Amino acid sequence: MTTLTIARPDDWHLHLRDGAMMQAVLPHSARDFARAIIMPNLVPPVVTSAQAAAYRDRIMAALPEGMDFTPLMTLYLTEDTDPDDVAAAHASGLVKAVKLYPAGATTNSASGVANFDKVRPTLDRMAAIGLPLCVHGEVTDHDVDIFDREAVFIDRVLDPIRRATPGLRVVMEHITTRNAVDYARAQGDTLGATITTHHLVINRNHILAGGIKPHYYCLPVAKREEHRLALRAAATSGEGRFFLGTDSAPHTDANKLLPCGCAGCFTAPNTMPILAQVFEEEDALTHLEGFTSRNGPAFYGLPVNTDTMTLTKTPPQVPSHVETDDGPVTVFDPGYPLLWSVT
Ligand code: OTD
Ligand code: ZN
Ligand code: ZN
Repeated sequence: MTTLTIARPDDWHLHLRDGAMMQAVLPHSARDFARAIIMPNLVPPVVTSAQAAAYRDRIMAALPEGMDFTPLMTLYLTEDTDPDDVAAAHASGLVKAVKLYPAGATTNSASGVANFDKVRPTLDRMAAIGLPLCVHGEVTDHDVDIFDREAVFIDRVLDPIRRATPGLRVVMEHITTRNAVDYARAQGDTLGATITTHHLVINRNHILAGGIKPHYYCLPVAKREEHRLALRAAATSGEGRFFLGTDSAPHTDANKLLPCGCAGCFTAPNTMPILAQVFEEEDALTHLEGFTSRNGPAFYGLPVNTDTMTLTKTPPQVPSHVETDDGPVTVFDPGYPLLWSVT
């Protein structure tokens, strides 16, 4: 196969940031993706419906003329979140999900949830109105090894939350382990799971062997090879519960290349070429459209995009950096030449 036409993709987990960074990175997502679930971890976080409306307006103002892109807004769940505000934001169509960060789990997550009992009224309300909860699934306990934090979260936090609020629709975001794949497969249709581009490509050796590679450091951190292989099998399986959430998370090189550098891989510019290659390698190109364009809308109850994307087997032009007014941002490098272009 040398060309492939699919329904236009969506990105079910994206960091667009704000200001100069957003201005520079937004066109890279809007070129390939019709819609994206927009992460609310700004400083300060997007907690209220008024903040989400203002952020959506800033995104639309930054969108270059002629580009077609719809931001799907989220609210950052805190222990002070007002269930009525969440319900109103959902009813008006503004907000498509609520985001749960365990306090301290990743970039700008200090306002996240420490006491899960405090958010129970909001979760119950969300279950009643069918508003999904997107979950960063890692415990933050210092005594839990960072490579075990996702698996421990599933047992200690995720499963108890789902049992306490039956019917709550949950997205396990950016899953990184066989444990998460197995858990997702054992659940019914109230559970979906997103998989990033980079976790299909790198394992922990890419970060740590032969010198430390800050551009491969993200959260949840990439795990052993057996986990990467489980993720590739899940993503390319055609199962509807797995869909693309790039977690494209731009930071300037100055903020990545520090003694305590930021977490995040910036994959918006080359996600589709990388995915086409991964699916071809797994002999699963026929399942690419499900993963990027059909399974996500089905979970969120939204229509599949009517316009299409064509991928052609010809090496793509991918910049190594994107320039921003805050400084350059390095594009994720899969470490091998790419073969597919978006045409
Ligand atoms: N992971 N970086 C960021 C968020 C994600 O946990 C995530 O979703 C970020 O920079 O906002 C990262 O590595
Ligand atoms: Zn996360
Ligand atoms: Zn993220």
